[in-house]
Amino acid sequence: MKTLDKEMTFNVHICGHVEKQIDLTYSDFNEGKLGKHIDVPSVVPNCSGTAVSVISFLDFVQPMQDCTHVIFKANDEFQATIPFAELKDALLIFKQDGALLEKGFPLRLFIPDGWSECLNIKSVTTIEFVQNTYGESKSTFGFKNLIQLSEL
Ligand SMILES: Nc1nc2c(c(=O)[nH]1)N[C@H]1C(S)=C(S)[C@@H](COP(=O)(O)O)O[C@H]1N2
Ligand SMILES: [Mo]
Repeated sequence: MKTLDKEMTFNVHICGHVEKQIDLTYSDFNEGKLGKHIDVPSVVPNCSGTAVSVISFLDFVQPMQDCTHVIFKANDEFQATIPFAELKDALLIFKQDGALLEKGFPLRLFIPDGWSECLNIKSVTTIEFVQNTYGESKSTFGFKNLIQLSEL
């Protein structure tokens, strides 16, 4: 796919308990709207890419008061449910070598020093803000196994 065509398919849906329920485009990330650019190797040697911090992303989308966890959902149905406390150093990588991601397009969550590598969700297409009702405090991840009635 040509770069511009691929860029047109960049879409990250923001939903749930959050003020700004919107679809974010590549330029939203690239033009600084979601916070300043962080050169990933300057934070984590041996890792590459350009990111915005989850903290600055949260500043922009404004989760509601009652919200406790963020669900990062990928286009292959892999997902992670993560409490805010685990996201304080997290990054959203949107660019590598000055171009769209080859692996993990459109967006990759990266948690430096996270308790599991598996939390580094590739190909994030939806970020949902939720109030956790199970009293769970630690993050969980895996392939989505709950089938909603509406999806049958
Ligand atoms: N979308 C998606 N993201 C994912 C996964 C996956 O299956 N799908 N696997 C996770 C797991 S279990 C690991 S260990 C890392 C592997 O990252 P890598 O492919 O860059 O080595 O990606 C994580 N992110
Ligand atoms: Mo993993």
